[in-house]
Formats: sequence, structure tokens, C-alpha cells
Amino acid sequence: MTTNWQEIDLFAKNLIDRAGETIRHSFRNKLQIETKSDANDLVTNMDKEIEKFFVEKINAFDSSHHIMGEEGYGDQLTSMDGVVWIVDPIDGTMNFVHQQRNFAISVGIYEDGVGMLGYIYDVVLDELYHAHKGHGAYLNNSKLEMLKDVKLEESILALNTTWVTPHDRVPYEVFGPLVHKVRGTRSYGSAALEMAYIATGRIDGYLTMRLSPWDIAGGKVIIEEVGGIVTDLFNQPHTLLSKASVFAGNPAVHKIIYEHYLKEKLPKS
Ligand code: 2AM
Ligand code: CA
Ligand code: CA
Ligand code: CA
Repeated sequence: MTTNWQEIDLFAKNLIDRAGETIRHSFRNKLQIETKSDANDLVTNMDKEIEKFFVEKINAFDSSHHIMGEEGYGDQLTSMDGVVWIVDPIDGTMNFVHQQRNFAISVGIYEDGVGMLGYIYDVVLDELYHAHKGHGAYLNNSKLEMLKDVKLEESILALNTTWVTPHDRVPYEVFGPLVHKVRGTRSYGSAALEMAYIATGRIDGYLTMRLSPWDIAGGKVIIEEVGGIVTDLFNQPHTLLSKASVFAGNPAVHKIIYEHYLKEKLPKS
């Protein structure tokens, strides 16, 4: 049986739309905020409520689909076989809590490990970045152009600013020269939006040390659909079954940064 991607695409867009509406309405109510792995790792009642909504609706839509979600209401997956939804109900929870902007819903739908549909929904701006493998990438109804080559010295990189301070895992000697070479750096605090900005050419590269599958699953489909590259910092593809570093970018910028700044320069773990 072949998978009906058009039907799944319509269903996914409807869920994202409804989830966005729920989040916008929640601004009126007081948030319940808890911490997870550390004092800056926040989760709210809305992260949980939105993920539960996705899991319930997807299970009712097709019980053969698997679901991986940050807040743990999905399945514990050990393989990417079949149709797998990878859902981050709110990416950029700290921004959601502190700023009520610069956060997104991120969804990637994979079949046997291949990214077929990707969505990043900027809830506050009502901007949906979406892609269907082989059918182009869009921001709302506007088709995104293929990424054009950018010179490194004219590029903007998104990265975590802790990298330019002495850090136990990342040698700042590696990233210092890169930060000086590029035109500018940014740090938006939502991996999903940073990936959406790569796809639109607003930034040219995004490098980060440790993300989970739900941070990147949607963005990877969208970026690849405009000719961008998503790997880890060692230029290897993601399995989406474990945490990993992320290096996403414009193809020209990705190549030059990997060859000249990362290859054989990073510690192995
Ligand atoms: P989240 O908001 O869904 O947790 C900001 O630092 C970016 O990194 C966000 O995309 C955030 O996703 C992600 N992130 C991944 N692991 C994190 C952690 N332990 N604490 C804070 N942010 C984390
Ligand atoms: Ca989180
Ligand atoms: Ca996230
Ligand atoms: Ca999240």
C-alpha cells in the first residue's frame, strides 16, 4: 500500500493550525512553568497539552503511525521504520515563557527514515514554513527559492554564544576564527526557527552542539528541499534516534566551513 502523502499533509496542517490557535489563546492565562534537566531547561503546561493533542489526533488518524515527541507522550522508538511523526510541540520554550514570540511548533514526518513532510509554524507571526519532499518548500503560500551560493565573509551564522567563551566541550579556538570571518552572528533561541531562517536565506549557517531529533526533524525536510545541507558537525547525516550536534547551512557555506574550520579540528565526542 502506498502512503497518501497529500492526505497526511492536509491532516498535519490542520493539526498545526489548531495547535497554534490554542497556544495563541493561552497567552491570556497564567502559565505553569517547571524545570527539567536544569534550572534553565523549562517546560510549561502548554508544551504538554499541545503534544498530547498531537498524539491523540495522530493515533486516531492512523494507528500504524509512530510518534516521537519531546514531552514523552509518544512512543519510545528504536527504529525509523514505517511512518514516524517527530513532534516538538513548542520549540523555544524559554522564548515562549519570557517573550511570547520567537518560538515554533515543529513537525517532521518520515517514512523508513526518509523525511517526507516538514513543518515549522511561527505561531505568533502566523507563518508556516512547510515542505513535501520533491514538491518544494513554502512559507505560507509563497514558494521558497533554491539557496544561492553565499561567500563566507558575507554570511550570517546562528550559533550559541557560549561557544566563544572557554568551554569544556567545544574548543573556542575552533569557533573564534569562524566568528571573526563571517559578516555576523545571531542566536534566536529556537532551533526550528533557526532552521527555517536557513531555508529562506535569512541566515546561511546554524551550528549547535547537542539537539534532539524533534529540534531538527521538520527543519531538515524544509532545508533539503531548497538545496541546503543538514548534518552533524562531523559532516555525517542524522539517524534521528539520538541526540547529536547540528550543522545546517547553505550548500556553499556548509562546504567551506566544514573543510576549513571543522574537519579534523573538533574533538571526537
Ligand atoms: P526547546 O525549547 O524545545 O527545549 C534553545 O536553546 C534551543 O535549544 C531550542 O530549540 C530548545 O528547544 C533547544 N534545546 C535542546 N535541548 C535543550 C535544553 N536542555 N535546554 C534548553 N534548550 C534546549
Ligand atoms: Ca524543551
Ligand atoms: Ca526543541
Ligand atoms: Ca520543545
